[in-house]
Amino acid sequence: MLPKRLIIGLISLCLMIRCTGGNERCGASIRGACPPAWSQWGDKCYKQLSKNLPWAEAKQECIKKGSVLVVPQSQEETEFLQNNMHRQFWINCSDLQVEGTWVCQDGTTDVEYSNWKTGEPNNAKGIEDCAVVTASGDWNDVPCNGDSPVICQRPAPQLHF
Ligand code: MFU
Ligand code: CA
Repeated sequence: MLPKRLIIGLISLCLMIRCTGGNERCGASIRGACPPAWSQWGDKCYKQLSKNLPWAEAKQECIKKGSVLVVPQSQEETEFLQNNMHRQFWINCSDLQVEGTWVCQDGTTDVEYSNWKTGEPNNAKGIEDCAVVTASGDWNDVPCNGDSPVICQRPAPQLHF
């Protein structure tokens, strides 16, 4: 006869895991598995930096922490970040390489989701190449050299089985 707490433990583990893969592969992230001082939402861990920085420095600081500048991928994720960290913050999207061609990166891969405010990106005064989530949750392009709050993201630890 298996001990009751082992059975309860196994059931809890089953409730905590979420399958994300296809038939042959199942990725599971365990709630609360982020490093100390990082917060988890879904399968990502987030950390807010203590000071506002220009976009390129924000990006560098996140890389130094083994993470990347955040790129929210849904309205729900955006709301989590706004409610728990900052109303307004840098995102890992810029058109610095080719003016007018916006690239958002989730680590090394380009991501498709975007949530531009109506009329944005407008490259106002010809000097806006970096993007922020605004207080209303949608995106605006702004000058890269201004200081904004910084949130870094990294994947939550995964179990593959
Ligand atoms: C809009 C934005 C700019 C800037 C300005 C104050 O342009 O696109 O990024 O925030 O308002 C008219
Ligand atoms: Ca703009």
